[in-house]
Amino acid sequence: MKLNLVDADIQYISNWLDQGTADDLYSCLKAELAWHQGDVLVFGKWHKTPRLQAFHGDPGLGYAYSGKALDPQPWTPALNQIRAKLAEIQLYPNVMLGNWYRDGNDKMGWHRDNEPELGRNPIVISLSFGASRDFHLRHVETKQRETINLGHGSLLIMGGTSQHFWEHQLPQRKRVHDGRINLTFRTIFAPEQSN
Ligand SMILES: O=C(O)CCC(=O)C(=O)O
Repeated sequence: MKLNLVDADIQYISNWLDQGTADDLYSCLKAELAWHQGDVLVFGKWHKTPRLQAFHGDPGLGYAYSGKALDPQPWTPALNQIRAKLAEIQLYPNVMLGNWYRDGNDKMGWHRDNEPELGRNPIVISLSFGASRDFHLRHVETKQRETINLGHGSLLIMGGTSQHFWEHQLPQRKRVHDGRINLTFRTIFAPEQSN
């Protein structure tokens, strides 16, 4: 389903993975990925991220994220299974930044995925596993807001000028007691390339 949002190209498919595949991948991702609690720079001070994170991808593709340089861990079987499925729809990302929200207290604040190494119009491919969580979008100029409830096995693709005009966040939901893993596959370009 394509969302009807001005200045954005956003598609959401709620059951991109069937239930069984999503369940299996959720277990494998918990076990396989290099999860750790990262650090984030907020107004010049370092804090622990309110979630776990993992960064995997092609060797040598560093990524500056939240004020930190990340080096990718190798692809894992579960990630390769997902990449093969993405290739079927002509998507060939070269890195994956994952977030594990241990329960509804874990969150991510407003931001855009517009780091220069993601090119002019970044394509962010987001897969969700586990507890459904609200995902907020906010237009930077008009302040229009949208909410999408991202469910188990769903796929959200943000492309076009989405990262120029729309910020997003994953707010706290105190009543959610279960965990959720979100994978965002991205493409890092060499400085002379772009999309
Ligand atoms: O967990 C989510 O759905 C959002 C993740 C996100 O915003 C990001 O990785 O940039």
